[in-house]
Amino acid sequence: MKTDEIRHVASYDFRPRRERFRAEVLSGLRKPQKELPSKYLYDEKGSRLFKHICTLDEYYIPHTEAAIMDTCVVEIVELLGPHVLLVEYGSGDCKKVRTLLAHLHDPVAYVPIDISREQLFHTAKELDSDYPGLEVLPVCADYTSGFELPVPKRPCQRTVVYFPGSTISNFDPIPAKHFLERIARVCGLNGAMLIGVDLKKDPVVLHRAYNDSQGAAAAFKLNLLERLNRELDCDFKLDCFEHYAFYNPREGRIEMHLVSLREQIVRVGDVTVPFAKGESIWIESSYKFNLDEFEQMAVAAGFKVEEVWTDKRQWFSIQYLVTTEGPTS
Ligand code: AVI
Repeated sequence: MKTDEIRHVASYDFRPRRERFRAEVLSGLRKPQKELPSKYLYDEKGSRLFKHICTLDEYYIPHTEAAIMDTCVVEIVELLGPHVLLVEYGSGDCKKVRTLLAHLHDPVAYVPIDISREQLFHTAKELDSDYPGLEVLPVCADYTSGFELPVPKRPCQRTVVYFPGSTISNFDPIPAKHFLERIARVCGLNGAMLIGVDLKKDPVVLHRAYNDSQGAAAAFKLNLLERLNRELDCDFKLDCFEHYAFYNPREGRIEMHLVSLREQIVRVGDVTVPFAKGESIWIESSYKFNLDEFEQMAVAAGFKVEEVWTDKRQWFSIQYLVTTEGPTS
């Protein structure tokens, strides 16, 4: 019965289609500073590579966040309360949510949202059998665009959006604020958000995290070119590009690029894109916040920061936000 339900909700599939993928890629490669949307890093292999990054000591985010969660989860679920509809944006392998699910008081349903379809439905099935009383309603979508939330069978006390891992770091400031505004509307009156937010720290630590000794971060980025070759009929030569990530203190962000090692022309379907030697494609940014900076953005988006938990080194924070004005449309 429950497996049928999972199969049924597979119809909540709002994945971006190939035409849109192609249009976004071409528009990025035509800009003076070439760029590619980082959401396309997460195909099946990309998701696997990112999972590997998350196991590295140098990449401090997952283990620091998990340690905070382990220490504070009892306090957190008290604040969230019983019978919540838990919605996770960018659920990945649904590993992080397990600590919450194990402690939440009778959640009415869990809605994992992810762009990576295979992983989403596979892990949703696992959760379904591991938490027999829980309604699991997976949604395959690019959560930066519009999509419908499924309606759970039981009524909920409140909607809580879970957004761990500091994925908010990968949005530029204005889109980040708009994204939080949209989440505030999804949460509605009496809604809440539990969000992981990475904090400013020694640039040497940041440099190591985004230039790991195994080359995992580089492989993760180069996989995007491999994906473009396969899915959009491109001819990127992977050994003609090199990963380059650095901290920009003025902007408070890590910038991740792929640099062309020589002058070259790359085919994107029936279009050609010239590269100068040393020219880069900006693949991703990862913003680091002060607590005050993040609070300002959250407040502007319609949230109040009610509680913040950090590790001893103050490298990372988990923040409990509540909506202040409910849905605005
Ligand atoms: C998903 N996100 C929070 C990661 C980050 O740290 O910005 C993405 C990442 N890219 C390379 N390493 C990690």
